[in-house]
Amino acid sequence: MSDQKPLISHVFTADPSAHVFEDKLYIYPSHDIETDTDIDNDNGDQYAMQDYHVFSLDASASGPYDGKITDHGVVLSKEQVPWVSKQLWAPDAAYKNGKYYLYFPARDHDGVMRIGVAEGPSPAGPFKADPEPIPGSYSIDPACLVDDDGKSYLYFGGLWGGQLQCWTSGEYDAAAYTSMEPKGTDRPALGPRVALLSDDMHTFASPITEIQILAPETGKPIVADDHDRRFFEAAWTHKYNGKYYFSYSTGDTHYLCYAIGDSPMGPFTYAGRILEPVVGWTTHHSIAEYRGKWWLFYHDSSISGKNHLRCVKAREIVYDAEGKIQLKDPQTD
Ligand code: FUB
Repeated sequence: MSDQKPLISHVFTADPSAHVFEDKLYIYPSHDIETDTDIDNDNGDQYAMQDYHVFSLDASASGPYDGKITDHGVVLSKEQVPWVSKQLWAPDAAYKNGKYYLYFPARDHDGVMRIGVAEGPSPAGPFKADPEPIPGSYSIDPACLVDDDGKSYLYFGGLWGGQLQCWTSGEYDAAAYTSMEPKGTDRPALGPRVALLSDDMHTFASPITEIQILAPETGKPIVADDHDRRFFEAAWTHKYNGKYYFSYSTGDTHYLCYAIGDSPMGPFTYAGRILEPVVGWTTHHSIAEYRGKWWLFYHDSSISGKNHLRCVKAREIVYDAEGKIQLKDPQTD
């Protein structure tokens, strides 16, 4: 079967966070750029992004492949954020109290991955970043859920180059970097993190909590050696039918998986795979409802053949009677 066609191909894009704002579909991706082609390492040095673009779909479109996608240009760049040294990785956006927020990870001037927030009046930006990262933030791949009751949660974390393994004590431990992650069948994998956001969306309003992803057969956290199911990066939470769906990438095994829970803070019980490995090392996604249908937004490296030059795509998903996610066939015409 042919694969899905790219949604965006005039620039390289990845890590698409999709939201419907003001009745339009917006995509907030990473903006991949060329780097030294010799670099392709576990630290992720080849992902050297320097700015963010925002994209929107024509309001008249019935689905992501049905209308024109507009590139709103650069909405935030590295030079505009004093605490950033390099690597503007996977962002997300949120709306609350009449304002839009862009959450983004990057390396600070000490080489530590932190998470920043930028604010703007429109979903298409531009965004103005706070001069410092969110106090207490660390690691990568922020994803924001604004719940129906108005409470907002920031999910984050990523292993290896994402440095989650350096934060097990709550303080940054540079020496822990080389371990990459725990190992063993008798110890839990590292969990993603979540914190409640303050009402102004700029700071954490709760301690950072480690999320538990439980194996259905044991009711206990997925173990470290279970690389087919353990969390690696690319946290995303959406709500369907009153349940919280936490989805993520398994990194070195290249799956997109999900787990279901009754609370935005977890625990979540592993429920299956959404997407099999794509062309390229990374896999990172979002899930959003648009015009009555649900869509998986993801990326692969099919245009370039290079891990760090990716293109955003979408596939429709449906839910079965038990609430399990099923991926529909790709749209190739
Ligand atoms: O795009 C850079 C990094 O690659 C992201 O932060 C990860 O999720 C992976 O997609």
